[in-house]
Amino acid sequence: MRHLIRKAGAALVSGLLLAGTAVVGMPVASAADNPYERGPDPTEASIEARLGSFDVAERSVSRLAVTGFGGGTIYYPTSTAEGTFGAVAVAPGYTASQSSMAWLGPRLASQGFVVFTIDTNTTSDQPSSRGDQLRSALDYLTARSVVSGRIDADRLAVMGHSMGGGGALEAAKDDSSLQAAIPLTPWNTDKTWPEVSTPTLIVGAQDDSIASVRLHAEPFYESLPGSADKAYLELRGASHFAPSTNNTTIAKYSISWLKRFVDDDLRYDQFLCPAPSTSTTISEYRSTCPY
Ligand code: 9J3
Ligand code: ZN
Repeated sequence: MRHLIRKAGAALVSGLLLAGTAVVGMPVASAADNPYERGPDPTEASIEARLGSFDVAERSVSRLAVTGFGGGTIYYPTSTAEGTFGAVAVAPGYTASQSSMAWLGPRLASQGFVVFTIDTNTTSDQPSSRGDQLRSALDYLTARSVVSGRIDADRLAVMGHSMGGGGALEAAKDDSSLQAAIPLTPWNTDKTWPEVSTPTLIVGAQDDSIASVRLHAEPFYESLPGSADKAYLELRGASHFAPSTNNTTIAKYSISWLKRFVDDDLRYDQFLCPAPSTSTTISEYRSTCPY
């Protein structure tokens, strides 16, 4: 529900911008208009870069120190000059560990997010359990972790690969206060997600033979409410395991999605709407633009 209110807010900001251009000396949009904007104005190059503008530190969290998930690694911007950051928990797939998602840690954190790549209780946990574990990880991160004071606990997101992506959908279904969800080549036996109101970017892999887009990513996307802010990005020629290694297409749209919906940062709208064209890396893209 909250993002519907935000949509009205975005329209208001656009209106103010238009009004602003009519007055000589009136400032254009700046960080002052949005308390959650972090980092410099983005460009195509900045969201495709291996690292963003923030220096990143990491802290490992032992599974023995937590309950409800299997520990993990926290990647966070070292600067506190701009205030707190939004945060995202990231779950791996079946049989995999946090290491399979490790590339997202520095890549997202350096853009201005606290990122928590987690291990699951067991590597065979099913998606509904992975969803609960993502939520437990965010609870730990915001309430008890060493970086809790650096995080805005109202601005949280979930990501995951395969069963972890199915888990990201489960987490959003169970917690409508989540600001963004990004399931990566998601796998789930539940094919329909009308209960999800969180802005959701589903990433499918065109040649996925484990979680085929026809049986997983595409019906998941189509079953999200039409009223929701949502997008479907299909990676051309990619396999189920594309999200397990550094991938610029996944990164640039994940960064844009998190910035747009966790930070309310309208500077990133330009990368999401109008929908990107098909290309050498994108075989299909669907969306509910404009957001
Ligand atoms: O997390 C995944 O990679 C799920 C794909 C899978 O192997 O499910 C079948 C049990
Ligand atoms: Zn369902």
